[in-house]
Amino acid sequence: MTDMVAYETHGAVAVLRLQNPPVNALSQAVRQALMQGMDRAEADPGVRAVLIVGDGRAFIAGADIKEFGKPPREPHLPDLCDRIEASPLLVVASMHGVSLGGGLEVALSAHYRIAQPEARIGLPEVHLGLIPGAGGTQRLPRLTGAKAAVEVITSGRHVPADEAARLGIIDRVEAGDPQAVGLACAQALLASGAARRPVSEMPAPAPIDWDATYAKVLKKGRGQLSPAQAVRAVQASAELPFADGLAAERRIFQELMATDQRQGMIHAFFSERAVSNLSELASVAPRAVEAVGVIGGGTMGAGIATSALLAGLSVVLVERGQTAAEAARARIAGNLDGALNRGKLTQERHDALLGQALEVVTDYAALADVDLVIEAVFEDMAVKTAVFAELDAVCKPGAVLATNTSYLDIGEIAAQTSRPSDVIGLHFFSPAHVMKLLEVVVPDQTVPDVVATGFALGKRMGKVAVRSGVCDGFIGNRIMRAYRTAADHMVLDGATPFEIDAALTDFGFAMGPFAVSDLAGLDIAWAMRKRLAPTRDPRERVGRYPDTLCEAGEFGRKTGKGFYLYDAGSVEPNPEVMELVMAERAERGITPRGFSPEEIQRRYMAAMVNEAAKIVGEGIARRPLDVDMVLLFGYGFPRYHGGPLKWADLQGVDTVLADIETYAREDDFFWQPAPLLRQLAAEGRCFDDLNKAPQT
Ligand code: 3H9
Repeated sequence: MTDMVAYETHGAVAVLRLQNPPVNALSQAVRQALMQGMDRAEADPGVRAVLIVGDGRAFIAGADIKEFGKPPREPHLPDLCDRIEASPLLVVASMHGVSLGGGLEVALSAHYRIAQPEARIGLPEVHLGLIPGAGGTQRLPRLTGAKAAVEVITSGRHVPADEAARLGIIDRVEAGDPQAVGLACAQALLASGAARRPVSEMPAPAPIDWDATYAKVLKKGRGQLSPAQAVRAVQASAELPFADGLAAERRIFQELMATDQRQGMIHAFFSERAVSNLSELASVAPRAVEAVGVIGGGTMGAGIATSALLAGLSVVLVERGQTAAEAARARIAGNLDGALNRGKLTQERHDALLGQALEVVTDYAALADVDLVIEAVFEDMAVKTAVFAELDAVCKPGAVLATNTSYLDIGEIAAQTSRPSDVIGLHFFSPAHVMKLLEVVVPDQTVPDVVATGFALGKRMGKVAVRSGVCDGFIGNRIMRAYRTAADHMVLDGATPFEIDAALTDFGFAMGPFAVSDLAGLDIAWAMRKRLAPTRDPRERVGRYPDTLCEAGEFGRKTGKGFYLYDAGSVEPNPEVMELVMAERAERGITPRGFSPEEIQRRYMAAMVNEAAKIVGEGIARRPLDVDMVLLFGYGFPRYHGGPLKWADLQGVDTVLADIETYAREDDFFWQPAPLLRQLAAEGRCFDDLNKAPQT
């Protein structure tokens, strides 16, 4: 027995207490220690029951994810669960914190389950590209019925204890020390002569319409395999004897373990946690932030203010005049109403946030005491520098001055102040109170504790904060420009925007790039094209047909017409688009050719990977995983591909490079391979090797 599981007896009850911080993951050592604990309890003459309980903040958060992809080592988790359930002793699990995945599967193998009121349980394996693999798909439906089991497993959601009790997953909810509560429960069961109660011996669930459920889940997953496969595993619980159902679950689990999707999802899991962990900030304390200023109360400013309020910060929002100030307050109120309606906020808190925590003013002087200011005004250097001059004059020494610009040179903005080392970019994504991504954009002169403050604020707001250097568009928008250009080129050369959108939603994106443009407003990209036009290299190919749409006042969804026609909920391709495209092709002397969905996907991804590799090579992003998280959390990149650079690794960097070299034969101006991509291919390395390298 190792110290992973402590063993002690209390009368006739043996307590097996897991102690594998931080979340009692079921590593090989823990599995082995639990096996030994069961052996010891059964050999202990006075023992008639076993209590399984977790030390620290959770019962068990599941299998040890770090072991996935490595050769499995005995004892295997399914065998441990079967061993626990088959014990002649009465087994009780007392759950607190989270019981997830294999953790819940261990509890389902116990004969009785008791939980703390704040406990949460779940089978989140689908979020790792897997299904529960230690009996969860067979035991859960025997407790809840098939419909509820399918919902819990395919959503992977955390189920609160009271709901879990209603569903029949746990027997009792009781507050107290988990060990003391569990012991009392085990002793009471023994005293009442309660029998062992293996879930595997309970009747199989009644069938549901499996094919319809499978189809629905598959559609919802947009190409993600694991939730749909989970339906088939639950189906096995209804149709096969328990042992055969377990075998079916095992087979599906192992098939999924071998997929790229599993690798992509696990990359996303660890990267999401690693991305804000910067070694250079490890010993840097952030500045204290309790009061935040926001300049500008448009959609973005109001979203930022809402996010700050929801994070428990007080907010002073500055607008230019009384009418604009009232509109800003109304926008924030609307956002908070939404949070209230979604149950994220109580009425009392909603009223307190709007009443006491928010101040909307028209005078910069009100910013004298704020700890950090975020400017979200019109995207124009002259306007921004004027705002920063005002901030410099009124803000207290040590206040962090942040800009939400999406492409302007923050170094230049900072240089207008007397304190450039306190200036930083905090680039939110719209709607800012909903979108998880925050780019923390760091000009050269910014001091480390200001950077640390940006990350601390992101954490407090529940954002995924990613460090970016300064360049036009930073990480996300710069990459977006590249893949959008690839899409535009395909349209000029023969694809339709609608074929491109369809191919990319098939790839797993929530929306294709043209539908996204319509949603964002075609005028945004139009303004960008106009801004870049004077410095554009004449070799760059830029289609003119979107300008024609804009000149006709067709800006996408907001005008009801763009690449698509929007009418009373229906969305149809706008036929005028192809007329404009064909006219432009004829004018340019282009003979259009067909693009298969696969070619569309490969070109789009090649453009994305190539620009991402340039961004990592230039040091704008510190690590490939930083880019992956920007695309995942800000641009709708399908999580199950892990991010563009994880996708490139899974394809092989040499394969992606070969694609780019092929495309470069047609257009060697746009398709210039990133030096880093060439280097990795030549050295036989992949992007993930750079994630593992120590940061400099
Ligand atoms: C499974 O069980 C398969 C079985 O069905 C069948 C097998 C045959 N393993 O998120 P946090 C680490 S699949 C290893 O920052 P929080 C995490 O990386 C598993 N490590 O804290 C982090 O490390 P670091 C099904 C794990 O409070 C630290 O713990 N289970 C695991 O915000 C703290 O985590 C899941 O999918 C793990 N299982 O959230 C649960 N879990 O400090 C996945 C966590 O070095 N985990 N770590 O960065 C979670 O959802 C959250 O971590 C949890 C805590 C809610 C537990």
